[in-house]
Amino acid sequence: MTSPGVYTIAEVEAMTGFSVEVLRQWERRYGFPKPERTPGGHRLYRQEDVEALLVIRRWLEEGASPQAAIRRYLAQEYRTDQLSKELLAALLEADLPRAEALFRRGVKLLGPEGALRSLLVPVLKDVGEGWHQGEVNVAQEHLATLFLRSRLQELLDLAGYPRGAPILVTTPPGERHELGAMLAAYHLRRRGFPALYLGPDTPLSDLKDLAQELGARAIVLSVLLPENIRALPEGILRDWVPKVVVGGSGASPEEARRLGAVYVQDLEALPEVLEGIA
Ligand code: B12
Repeated sequence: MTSPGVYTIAEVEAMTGFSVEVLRQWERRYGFPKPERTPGGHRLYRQEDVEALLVIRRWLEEGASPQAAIRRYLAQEYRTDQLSKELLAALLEADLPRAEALFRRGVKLLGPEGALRSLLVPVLKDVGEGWHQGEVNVAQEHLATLFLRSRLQELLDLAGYPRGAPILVTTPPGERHELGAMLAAYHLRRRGFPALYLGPDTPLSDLKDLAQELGARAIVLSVLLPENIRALPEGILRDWVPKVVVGGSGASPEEARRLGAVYVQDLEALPEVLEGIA
């Protein structure tokens, strides 16, 4: 599944540290990254392009040449695509041993974070879309989601639990989509933050009590359905100690402001925002 182009070349420069000149030169020389074009001819890069460039930057820092890093990335992308297709098929056929083996292969190939980003999330979304279009039935969707949730839980358990005041991660009342919250907790743990995942759908008063009892450093709420934060009264998160951060595809800067919370656009930005507020 590919996402639409949304970022201008200047935004990609700011997000990845690669200059406009380098991005244009690589496109000419290696055909990568290959942005979409607006009717006026301006480049529009996809989220996947930004993520690819961040991986490539890490390889360059480890000593690879641009050409080698790009070649390696493109080969890997092809294999990831194949793996996603095979994993999806194995899950829909309820062949769990095969699904397990494919996911492990993905972790080996891409590392745990890469496997979550490039394998688990896209397969999960494909299953959901299939269900939405009537190609995947509810039983298949449940089995696939449960399998993928367990893999994410396993990686979260293995990520270790750093010491210090915890960061509580959950979803707002009514929100049962929890994989974004688990992913946020995993992302933080890998970066040395003691993120404590509480499970989804936590009543706000209990959340506040627990945060105070534990001396938590921050609270992170993951929102997928916009109605779940729209349903909360204005200012309900204002002046909370610790502060509340909201993010996920159902959150927006306007809603966060209305509630009195801090909005974070994506997982990459989350650690820095937490450093800034807590
Ligand atoms: C799995 C799933 C479920 C499972 C959830 C199981 C679980 N344990 O989580 C179950 C079966 C429970 C479910 C239920 C429902 N679902 Co559902 N579900 C999905 C599915 C297939 C995947 C969602 C998911 O986990 N995505 C993966 C995560 C990782 O992605 P993400 O949350 O967007 O997170 C990313 C970013 O947003 C970001 N992020 C996430 N959190 C945070 C937090 C911070 C701080 C930051 C910075 C970033 C960040 O990081 C991630 C990086 O990629 C989607 C289909 C799809 N295409 O997405 C439908 C989908 C989300 N569901 C949908 C619907 C309608 C429902 C139901 C209302 C169905 C019903 N009629 O009952 C219920 C609602 C339940 C509820 N009250 O919450 C719709 C939502 C439409 C909409 N936008 O309004 C979707 C899109 C399906 C569709 N195409 O219609 N669902």
